[in-house]
Amino acid sequence: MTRRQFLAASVLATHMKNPAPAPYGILPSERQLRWHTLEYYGFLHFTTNTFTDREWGYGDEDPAVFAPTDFDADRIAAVAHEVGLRGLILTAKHHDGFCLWPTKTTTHNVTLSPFRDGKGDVVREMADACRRHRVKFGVYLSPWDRNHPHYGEPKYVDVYREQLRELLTNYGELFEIWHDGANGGDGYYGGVREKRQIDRRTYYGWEETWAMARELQPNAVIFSDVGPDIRWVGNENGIAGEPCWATYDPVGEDGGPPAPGYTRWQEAPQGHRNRGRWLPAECDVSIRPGWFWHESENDRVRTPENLLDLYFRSVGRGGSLLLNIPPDRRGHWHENDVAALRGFKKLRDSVFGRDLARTATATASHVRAGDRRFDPRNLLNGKPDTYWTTDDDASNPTVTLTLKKPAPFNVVRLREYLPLGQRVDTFAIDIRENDGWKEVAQAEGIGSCRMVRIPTVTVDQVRLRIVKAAACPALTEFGLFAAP
Ligand code: FUL
Repeated sequence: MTRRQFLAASVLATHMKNPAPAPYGILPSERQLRWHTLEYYGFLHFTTNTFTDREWGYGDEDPAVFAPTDFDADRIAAVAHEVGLRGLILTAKHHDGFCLWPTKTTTHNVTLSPFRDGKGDVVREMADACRRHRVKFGVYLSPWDRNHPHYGEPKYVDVYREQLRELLTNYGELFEIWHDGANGGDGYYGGVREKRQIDRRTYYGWEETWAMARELQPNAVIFSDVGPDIRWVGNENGIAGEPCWATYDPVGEDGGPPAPGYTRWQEAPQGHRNRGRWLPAECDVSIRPGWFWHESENDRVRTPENLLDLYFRSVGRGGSLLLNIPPDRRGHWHENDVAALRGFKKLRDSVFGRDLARTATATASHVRAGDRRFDPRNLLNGKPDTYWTTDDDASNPTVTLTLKKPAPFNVVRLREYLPLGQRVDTFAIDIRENDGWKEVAQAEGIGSCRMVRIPTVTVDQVRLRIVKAAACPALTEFGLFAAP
């Protein structure tokens, strides 16, 4: 036996002797695990509304109004990359029905606009630019279509699926497919101008549509009020529940089967502990009051400080932050929005660029089988696939971080090892003061990312105490930061 073979054999032997904990409860898919690492990405609301100064186009807009003077997808994607947005989701079609790509399904599309003399394709330019700048790309395709003459008939559902098929086939790999739940009723509908109601539970035949999406884009997550991969958080303020469980069991408004646009959405911010499916929350919000660009809102762009607060309340509760930054009439981001994005990036870097725990030592009350593989040092190494865990029967285990010298901090960041499920129900943070431990926070749920803000303290010891857990904890990170 060579030395290498000997080492491999002994590693295997301890792995067999000291097996990892069994997974607990409802588990994420590979696709969801990948999505959990993104955390922060952008929305691009852009269509005829940008030029008509509206939020919801009626569907009778002349395609000729879509006339960006300087559409520059590279400029948008470059800024996105620079400020740390991991992806961009474009409104390929909003409720007004105008398609930003040369679809074969309707003439109400970009080829009838002056953009690139009718030869343009906004989706293509955006998808390609994202690829060039290493930003992921996704699409929003509104089910409600206020332009289409057959909206409300079975025929339109085929049209919708065909539009999705075009988007999912011709633009490379997508990371997310976005279906909103809005269905307002009235519209142009090919000229009849009337109100059309559909049954949200049955009309769209979502199961069939999603089966097609899976086949065409197996790696993309599908978003809607009910998943199947990620859920709407239940508000458009960018704020997750406290706590926000990754698991959720959506029901319809009447308590029966749910559908996009037909849920008890009030339950979405928190989700349900130990119930339903792994369906983590995406928190969508606009950097301005509206989703589309309006000249009158140029001075109402969120500040970097406000964005950081939203980040704590979305990403810091295990959700993602989907921040909408609408291109203006030129076809790129307004200077004020870019300044806010850059300011937010700077602020994030100043907080998260320095993790005080990295140079600390970690000791635990319990380590599974005393095995180094499960050592609390795994909490400090920045590696998402190593974790600290305990024996199955450990009660109220703790991890203590000791800093080289007292330092000020006010943010604690924890992460669970998600392949083993969401295990911790309640935890507390204690600080060492005058030879005694003092509790400074208690919270529910950890999941993919949990940030707890506390009043600034300057100490050299801080402790995580598991108060209640459904199974022994398995954590990959315990970080300490100082926010302004
Ligand atoms: C909603 C739409 O009605 C809004 O216009 C916007 O697109 C938002 C993100 O989703 O359902």
